[in-house]
Amino acid sequence: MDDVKHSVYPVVNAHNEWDPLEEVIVGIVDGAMIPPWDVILEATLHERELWDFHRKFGGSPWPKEIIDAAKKDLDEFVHILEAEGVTVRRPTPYDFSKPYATPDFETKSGCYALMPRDVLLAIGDQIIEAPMGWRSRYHEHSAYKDLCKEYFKKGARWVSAPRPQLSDRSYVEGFVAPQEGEPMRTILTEFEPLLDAADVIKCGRDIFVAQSSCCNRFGIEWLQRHLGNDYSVHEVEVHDTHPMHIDATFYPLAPGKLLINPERVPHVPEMFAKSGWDVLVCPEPVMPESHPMYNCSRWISMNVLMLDEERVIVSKGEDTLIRALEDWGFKPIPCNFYDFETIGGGFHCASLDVRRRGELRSYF
Ligand code: DAV
Repeated sequence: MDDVKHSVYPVVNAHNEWDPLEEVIVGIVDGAMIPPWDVILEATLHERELWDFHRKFGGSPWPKEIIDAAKKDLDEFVHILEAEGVTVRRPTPYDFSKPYATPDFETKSGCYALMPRDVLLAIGDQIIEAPMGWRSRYHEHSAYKDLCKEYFKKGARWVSAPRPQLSDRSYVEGFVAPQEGEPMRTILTEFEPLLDAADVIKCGRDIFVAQSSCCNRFGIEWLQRHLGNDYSVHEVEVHDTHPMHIDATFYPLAPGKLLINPERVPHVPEMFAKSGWDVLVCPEPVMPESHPMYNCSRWISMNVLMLDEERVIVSKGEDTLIRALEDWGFKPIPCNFYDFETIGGGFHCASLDVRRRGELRSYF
């Protein structure tokens, strides 16, 4: 379980998406709730039927058969990670079923500890608790406190971004998501810094972030100033009518290899071409349209996890992507994950790489 003493690196050491992976947090299905309805869901869920689903069932536990199927996928993911020599850590089960309120808002329940990627940003030797924009995720950090305390005691820096208030002032009143082809807009105002950790993707000294329904400019600016002069935070232009997170959109997989979602990235920042990076265009997902997806799109196929510059965990069934990854010089490791994707995320979402073997450097 605990092989920190065998590593020559700090207990938290996370500079990019591809240095050899030593330790990772993987989410758990225990106590997972269907996200309760809130105005922010209109900005993230593409289909109206899903709004009705969350209006009706949000704040209740996921049905047992859905959870059992998701857990089976997650167990396979953990098994593969361990078989590949990675130490896997898990959050502490937490009661997300309780309603809660602050002076600024109330919510029928919390969500889950399924997606550590959204909640914590591991960067360099620090763990940052993200200032998340969903009211129902306000206490999600609690499931990770035991791990954070342990990493702190072993030398990591641990900080919480300014806790948001999430009153009505944080959301555009009467927000209507843009139609395809309309200019981008998101539901967040600039009232306070907001950012999910999964809106950020690391590439050494250069960090890429996109505005979304849970990330505003204020959040991006907070991150840049907090990280200081060792890092440059670049905002990526994304076209998505219901944007949430960067990791099914824009993903530097290895030095010189940037994977992009062809529907969402109109321009790759010039710095990539100037430094000779290849832009790898993610092929159309092959997941059947009929497969139930309650919280994310089929482009979750892009949400792979790198074990090093070559080994990549990818959803079994995504054969077109698997072949493309092979052609691009990677070694794909397929893992069943469609049933986990049903409840809202891929391998990158479900994990948080805490320690990789490598140093901070520039790739540009
Ligand atoms: O479009 O599927 C995925 C978000 C992953 N963190 C999408 C968004």
